[in-house]
Amino acid sequence: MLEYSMLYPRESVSRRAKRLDGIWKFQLDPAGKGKAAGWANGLPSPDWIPVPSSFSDLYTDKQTREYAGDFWYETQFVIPADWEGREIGVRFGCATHRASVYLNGRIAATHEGGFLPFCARITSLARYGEENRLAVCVNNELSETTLPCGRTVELAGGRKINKPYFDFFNYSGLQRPVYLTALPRESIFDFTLCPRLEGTDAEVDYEIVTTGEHPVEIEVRDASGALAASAKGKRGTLHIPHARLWRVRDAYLYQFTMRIAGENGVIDEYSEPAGIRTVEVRGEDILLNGEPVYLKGFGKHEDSDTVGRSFSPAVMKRDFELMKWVGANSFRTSHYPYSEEILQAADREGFLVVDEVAAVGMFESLMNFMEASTGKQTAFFEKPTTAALLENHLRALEELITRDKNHASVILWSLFNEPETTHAAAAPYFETVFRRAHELDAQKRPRTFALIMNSLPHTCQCYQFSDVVSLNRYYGWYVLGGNEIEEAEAAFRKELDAWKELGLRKPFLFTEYGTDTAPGIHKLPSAMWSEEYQLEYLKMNHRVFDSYPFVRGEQVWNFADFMTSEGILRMDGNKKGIFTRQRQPKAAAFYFKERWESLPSGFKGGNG
Ligand code: GCB
Repeated sequence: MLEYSMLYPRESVSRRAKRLDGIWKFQLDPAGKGKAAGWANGLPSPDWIPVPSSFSDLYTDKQTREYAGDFWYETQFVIPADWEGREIGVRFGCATHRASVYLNGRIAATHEGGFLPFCARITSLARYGEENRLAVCVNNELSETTLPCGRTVELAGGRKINKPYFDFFNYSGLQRPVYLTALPRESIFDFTLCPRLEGTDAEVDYEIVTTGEHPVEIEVRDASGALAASAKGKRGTLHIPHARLWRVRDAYLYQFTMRIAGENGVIDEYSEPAGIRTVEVRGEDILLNGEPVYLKGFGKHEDSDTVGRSFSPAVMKRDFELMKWVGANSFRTSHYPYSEEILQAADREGFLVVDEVAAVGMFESLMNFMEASTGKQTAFFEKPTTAALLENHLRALEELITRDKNHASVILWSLFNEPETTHAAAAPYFETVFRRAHELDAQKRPRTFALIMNSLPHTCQCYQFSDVVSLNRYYGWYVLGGNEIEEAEAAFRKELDAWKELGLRKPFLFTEYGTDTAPGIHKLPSAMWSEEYQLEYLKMNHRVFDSYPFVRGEQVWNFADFMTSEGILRMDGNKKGIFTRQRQPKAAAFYFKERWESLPSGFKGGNG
């Protein structure tokens, strides 16, 4: 079990959660001397910065934008005097990629991994009724033992630069909201919901973990506030007669409220909205509430102009509006766990989420998008560093599943993106990660990973672990592009025929396919990079998908154009968006709208 609670910071009769977001102090520490020099007691010559934000695109000089190393944040706040006696914490939505947190000059917490929340427990370090100084040393270096993978190299002049093994800009910093929290000494630490359907009723098995021994009760209210079920005890089953289910694009949420009851009233109370649905894979079907669904949607990024990877409620809202407009029903959180607020929105909107851990770059390459199709092998899981990587991977998985297990929207765990799978040594690594996901998830959701182009039926040593086989394929772009598109289609069909031959009886999902497309470039006849070629390519891909019944979903790469490292294959980032980075449609968006809105409801047995 994790040493801090992953519950979302919500206020209640017994809980306080105060946003610390705003303008903080900020200072780069290229020499990495801040810890020894006592910067935790006050930054020597700070700039100012908004929190949350990604620092890179705020600055005009290249060295800051591309900075790799330690960098510091500082802020001050008063902890109310009447909070004394409670458990006080500073809860970070994320710190990319690792952080050391100090309160009043003393270390309070460290955390590894840049896309999941953690809480620095500061009860004994806090000064009550007075100002407190919070300092955070964040580090954004990449390595082959931490997630995501890459390298950090030192140039001759001593400057460090990052070399990501992945195709998105290495935005970093305090990119999500930060809360000051106060909980009662005895509190609700975690809870797990596991719904089953019995005819029109729902049975929801639950388990509540608290930090004490007082009795616990739980109640469920429907959207009108009426009591739908209640139970006593730390574990049990809630019986909800005539339950209104959570459905695709027709979400319904109940409010689950847990209480620890004391001799003198409520000790702690925590409430969370949650949907009731089941998910399972049976044969080639992905079943939601027992009915097949076909996934229509996107691989996305948390990425937009100026704010980089920082959580922006406005960008989130726009993205959901566009996804609804285009007729999508799903997205993958490529290539890292997204902000919790985005999953809460998916719950409200009825979107299906493929929830991905930040296990990307497990293929040693600065251009995996190019090299994947060359048959290059990198024996990534046979290195002296593999054991350390696995440990971090398992820890990130535990944090992800603990954080996201109660979201109805989350229907599939994605445990890797495009890892090396062609060496036998990959299999034990995969087996451990896949097994752990099942152990951690009470709902036993199906598991998958996105297969890179050289992970083929006859070369991949790991597809057998997947409950859903997810393919990232670029026939007609990285392979046989442009005037060779007919050859691309033939090669694509040949690969799918080979998968069919294996007779896996599992659903297949396309988690990536797409073309870089410069918005506004029109060509008759089409040429690569034009809006016309994007359409031609998509139509070819869909023709292929539609002729294989085991293909149960299409998530095009990407929802929107996004920023990457600079290089000869990227012009102001990756341009595979169906929307621009400013969230306006390319021609392909209108084509998708037509296709997705007109796919018959019973498509391949699906009704999504
Ligand atoms: C991939 C990667 C993704 C890249 C994409 C591309 O296979 O999973 O991160 O952005 O290809 O556009 O090359």
